[in-house]
Amino acid sequence: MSNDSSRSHKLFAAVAAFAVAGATFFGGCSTPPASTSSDSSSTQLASMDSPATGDGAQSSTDLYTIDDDLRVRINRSELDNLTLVDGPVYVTGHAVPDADTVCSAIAYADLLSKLGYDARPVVLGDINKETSFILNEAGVSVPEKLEDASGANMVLVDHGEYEQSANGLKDANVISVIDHHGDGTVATSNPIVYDARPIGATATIVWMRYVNYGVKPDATMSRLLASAILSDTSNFKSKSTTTADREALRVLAEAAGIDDIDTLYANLYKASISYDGMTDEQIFNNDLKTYNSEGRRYAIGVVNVYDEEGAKSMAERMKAILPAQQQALGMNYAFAQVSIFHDDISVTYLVPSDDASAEILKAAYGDRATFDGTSYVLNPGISRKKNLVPDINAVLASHPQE
Ligand SMILES: [Mn+2]
Repeated sequence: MSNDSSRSHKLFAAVAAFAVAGATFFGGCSTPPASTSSDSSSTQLASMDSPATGDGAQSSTDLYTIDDDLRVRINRSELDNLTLVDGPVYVTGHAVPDADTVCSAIAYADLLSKLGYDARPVVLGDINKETSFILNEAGVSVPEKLEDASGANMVLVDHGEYEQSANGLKDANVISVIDHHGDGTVATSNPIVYDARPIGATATIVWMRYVNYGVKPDATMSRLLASAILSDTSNFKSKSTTTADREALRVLAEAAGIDDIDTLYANLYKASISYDGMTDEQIFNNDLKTYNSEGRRYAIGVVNVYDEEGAKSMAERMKAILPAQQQALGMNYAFAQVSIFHDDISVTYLVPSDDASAEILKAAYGDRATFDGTSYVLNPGISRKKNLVPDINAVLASHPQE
């Protein structure tokens, strides 16, 4: 174990001293309580530059500058008092698994495994398309589903609420909660590692814990964690993004060989709105709502696409199936709302099923939409609920049925 630690000390000396300063009492060299003399800051900087030097005796001014080997041993010692019951340690995220929840669970289980635990990641529900894409890219299989946590050792990541967690959790042995939300409802009388920080992604906290424990995540775990940070911080556009998230992503992306973060983020988003494996009819019905106004019935199917090229081709596909869909649904009118909505882009392509449906769009949007031969194109785009439905209803109200 100590050989292990000194190896990882060398691997991690550079990132650890910088990235985890302040993350834990023992991780930081930033504000030692003993720093009262005027030259103390230069003394500390010298110590940080060469943490392993010295003869073992520390002067009173650098009592709180400790070398990384000792830092790792001190951090790991918190695990000594965890009480385990028989069986593996299951690491789970919340019940509607997103990228942060699943990747954090997999990586934290990996970290615990490297520390000698029989730790296994699990999920509580079906993973979403974005997460599926990330696991595919990383070559990692979907964790098994945990049906009941009763009697099991449990680590919760990305949540701390019974309502969001596993069945039977109240009868489980919860040994850790790693989270970036509020302090939740999960309570235990056992000693527990409770690590909650107001940081952009749980994956960042998981990374900090690798660093604190002196374990280097491999390329696969680095890719999972980097993708989760991108997803949960919306590529750093989220207000909750911190320096920790940025540094974690920088280090993890390099370790994973990710050289274009923006492209990866675009691919995550594309995956999240992908209709792979679905027929055009299924795509139209995927987010379909029907309405009844002025005695007439209509249907609007919302379809998300990534760019104009995708919008044009999707509009053509929808146009081809709309008449039959309108008839099958027993509607007077039918529309496909093909939307591009991400970053600063917002465009909506409205596709009518037939001439009567087209007349309605023309009456509602003729003055501000461009008709491209298939779609009425609105830029900026519109919302089905806030704009399209009220606007269609207004047209129907002003053109009573003859
Ligand atoms: Mn999260």
